[in-house]
Amino acid sequence: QEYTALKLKVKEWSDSAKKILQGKLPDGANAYFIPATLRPETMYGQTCCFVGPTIEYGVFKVSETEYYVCSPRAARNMSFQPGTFPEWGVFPQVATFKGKDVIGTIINAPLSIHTAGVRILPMETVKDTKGTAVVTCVPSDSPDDYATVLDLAKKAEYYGIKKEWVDFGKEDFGIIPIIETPSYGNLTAKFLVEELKIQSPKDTKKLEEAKEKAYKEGFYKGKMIYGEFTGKKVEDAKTLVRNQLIESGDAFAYAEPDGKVISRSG
Ligand code: ZZB
Repeated sequence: QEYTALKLKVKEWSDSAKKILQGKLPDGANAYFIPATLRPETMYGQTCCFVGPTIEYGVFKVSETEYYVCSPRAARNMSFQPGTFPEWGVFPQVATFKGKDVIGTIINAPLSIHTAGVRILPMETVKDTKGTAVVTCVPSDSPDDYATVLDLAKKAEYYGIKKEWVDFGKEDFGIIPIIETPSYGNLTAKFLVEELKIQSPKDTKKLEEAKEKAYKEGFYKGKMIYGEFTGKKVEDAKTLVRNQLIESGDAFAYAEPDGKVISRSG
């Protein structure tokens, strides 16, 4: 899997993260949450970023001024790829926390319409074994994200978050149409969640089906209706947006062996 690893710069840590990080990051250093995505062309529609509340994350030193937040497994993989850590196979971990410790942290999401920043929020279905265990949320085009966002808003108190962190106090949840498709309109995730009657993020079987459908339709038949590449086919826009993000220093390539290959070889 060739992911695009995005750099979401921390603007303000949550209170518990501040306590954990005290004295661990030099003054003036920047920290970045690093979600891995297969759909860089959807980054305009980011409304938050997810971590698994019980998953363990590390803060890893990339240079004197740059620190990355992701799973230790992902940091290790990165250290064996060019372009992140300076020394091959070395990924210095300066702090450790659980996803729940960073809920509410404000980060800057490159290309997102939400230029004032978005929040780190919990997603119970984040897998520790895939990508970086940080997942950027695009509720217009990812059914998992749409279902999670609805659930978070409905049960904000239970999740220990503020409803405005999820919906920006807006009826449309701050979701914008980015991609037009022939069969599902311009909010593919909402369409499929409603059509398949998905009730919660725990409807994993239906969500798997929705994801597959969304991916096929959005990626192969979709057309961009937002951003610099408006009018282009999604297939083409993917590379254009990815290259733009990499050139601006907001992203880097992150490869991972295919899950199927791992299971075949034991
Ligand atoms: C933004 C985005 C926008 C995504 C979209 C998808 C879609 P796959 O095919 O299963 O590899 N993801 C990444 N890492 C994790 C993780 N550790 N746990 C749970 N979800 C994760 O799926 C890759 C996608 O799953 C990634 O691309 C990421 O969400 C999420 F419009 O990033 B994506 C129809 C999908 N649409």
